[in-house]
Amino acid sequence: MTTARPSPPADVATVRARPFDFALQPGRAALVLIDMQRDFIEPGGFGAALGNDVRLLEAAIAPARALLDAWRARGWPVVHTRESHAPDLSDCPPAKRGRGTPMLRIGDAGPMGRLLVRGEPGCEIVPALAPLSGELVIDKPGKGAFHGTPLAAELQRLGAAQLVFAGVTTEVCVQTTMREANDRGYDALLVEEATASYFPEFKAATIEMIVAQGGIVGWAAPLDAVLSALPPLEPRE
Ligand code: C5J
Repeated sequence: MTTARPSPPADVATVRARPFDFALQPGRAALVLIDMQRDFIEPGGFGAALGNDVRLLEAAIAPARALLDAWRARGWPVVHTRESHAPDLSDCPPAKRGRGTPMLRIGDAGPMGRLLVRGEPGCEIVPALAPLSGELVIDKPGKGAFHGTPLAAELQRLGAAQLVFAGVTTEVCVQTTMREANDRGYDALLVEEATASYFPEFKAATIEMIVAQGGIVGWAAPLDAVLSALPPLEPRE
């Protein structure tokens, strides 16, 4: 037996997504760019100190930029996050800093400054995605962007009802934040080419986990499906 889904209201943009179409609400869907920081994407940062091949994350930059351009052109809400800590590391649990046997730990000095410390060059977002003045930047001490941050209140202030996700890494901070968002009642859509992992198989598995069981965490869609669904730009006066 098939169950008929109610038709979406006329003013939504229908994104062809998995496990089923995503009814994007123009202006009420915030773009959330997770941790597109030099420390994860460039050599000499935190990702590299953990032994990862950081070149694998570069592929997400151009697709994320295409989304950012589309959101900015329409004046829709944009949120950038940075995994980052205070210079005295008071917001970095010892269990996080002490984990594993990296070449350098959070707070240690590397070629781009102290790893994952606010104000250091490596902590900044890569130039192609640098926040514009007035865009929301959330510094987050954890993997999830809601934990220990004002994100929930800021999304409410922006009138966001849905979240469209891009960023790195898919299975760590992106997935954690999508799960937090899901538990807070947000419909969350992951844009496939705009996210990346040091482990491509983890990215693929994460996407499957998100859309499984009727979208137990949210939706996933290719970049083209999102961009082609967006309403045309209003002509400028
Ligand atoms: C990690 C992140 N992988 N932004 N952070 O430690 O995914």
